[in-house]
Amino acid sequence: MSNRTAAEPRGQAGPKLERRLLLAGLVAAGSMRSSDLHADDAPEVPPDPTKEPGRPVGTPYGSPSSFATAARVLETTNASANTSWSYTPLERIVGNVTPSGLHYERHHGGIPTIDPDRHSLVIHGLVDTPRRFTMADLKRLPIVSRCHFIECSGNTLSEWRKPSAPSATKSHGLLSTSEWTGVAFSTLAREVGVTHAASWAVAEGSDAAVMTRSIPLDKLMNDAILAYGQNGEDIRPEQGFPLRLVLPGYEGNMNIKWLRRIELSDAPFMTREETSRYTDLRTNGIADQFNFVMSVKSVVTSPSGGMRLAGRGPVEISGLAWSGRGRITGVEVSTDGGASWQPAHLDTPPEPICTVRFRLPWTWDGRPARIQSRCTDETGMTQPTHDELVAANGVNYVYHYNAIQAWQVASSGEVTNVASF
Ligand SMILES: Nc1nc2c(c(=O)[nH]1)N[C@H]1C(S)=C(S)[C@@H](COP(=O)(O)O)O[C@H]1N2
Ligand SMILES: [Mo]
Repeated sequence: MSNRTAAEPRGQAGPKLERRLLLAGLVAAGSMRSSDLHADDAPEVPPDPTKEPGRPVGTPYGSPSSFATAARVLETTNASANTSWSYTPLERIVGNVTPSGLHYERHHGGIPTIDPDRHSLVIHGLVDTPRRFTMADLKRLPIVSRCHFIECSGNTLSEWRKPSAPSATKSHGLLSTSEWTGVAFSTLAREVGVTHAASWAVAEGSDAAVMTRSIPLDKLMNDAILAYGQNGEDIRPEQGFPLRLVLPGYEGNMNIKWLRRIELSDAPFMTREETSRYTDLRTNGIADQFNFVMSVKSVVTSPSGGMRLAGRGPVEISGLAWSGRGRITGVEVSTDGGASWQPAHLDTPPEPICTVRFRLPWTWDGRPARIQSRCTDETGMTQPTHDELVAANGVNYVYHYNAIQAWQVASSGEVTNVASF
């Protein structure tokens, strides 16, 4: 038996937390591998875990195994660390829900520190009774809990001109799925009394970016959640603690984090984020504005770019499919560049506006193969090829790229990003 048991219980959170933050900073600077995150925790492994007691309970909040290496991939090319983003490591996610600590992040003014006891949400404008709700007020109202994905409309924007992203994380990782818990906007609407003149609202965050987006009132009334819960616990600071607007299926940017104000009106507000940003330029020089819905989309996460198949034989093809319009009704997979398609198995019954994991057993014969997935939603929408999407929208469209993703398997087993046509 070793003189140091598996891992000593840790009483003091202080120094360890500091070390983690330091490590996180180093990871951001790109000087460390994600696996180094847990380096200081590397436990001594007993030769036979049944021959000595394990460590006792006593960790107030659990953390992943010291051997777990899934980590968000931080984007370091951006000018300012406060306006950065990080990707969900899609090829490391084994199920459908994204662990909260791996939810992608996109912040325009950094992550604010907010005391929930001093935070409130004001609803005003074209309402009968303007009101300020504290977090305690909100938590006394009826609760809704639903699983939804959130996807940045800039997800996959690297692919308009040519296949560019080296991995599924870099091509599709601005997508995550959580169970969101909170109050339906429609419940608050009854509290304040919506006037007949109201048809739009603006939602505002209390971060340094003071992010604002105009939202059609119908959408808010239909299915918007003012979420304070994520995967069964308080929403994470990165995701908007203590309160975030969840607008199922609408582009990530409209899901205002650190939500502090909703003003009802009879017209959109033409904020910065919906005029100079988050518009899509067509080839005729006219831009699409208020392009809200994230369309039907899928990606094979395994095998995917940057992986190498160990050798010929059985391989499980697996990935995620989603649509901002409703349920996924089917996913097809091709291993011959789109010449033939086979229906994939869905892990779970698809939920509306939520990802679903699909799988297809495959036998690799060692020859070059082109793997792609294509999904359909309950409105009948299906994914275009890259060439079809570019023919429709041009290459300056920036956001809302949802074409079929193709991965090329070389005879060496190496997997790379290639075009779908
Ligand atoms: N207040 C506020 N809300 C915000 C943002 C922000 O910077 N500030 N970023 C938006 C963008 S562009 C996206 S894609 C999503 C990202 O949500 P996440 O960080 O929880 O993944 O939040 C949106 N809501
Ligand atoms: Mo975004």
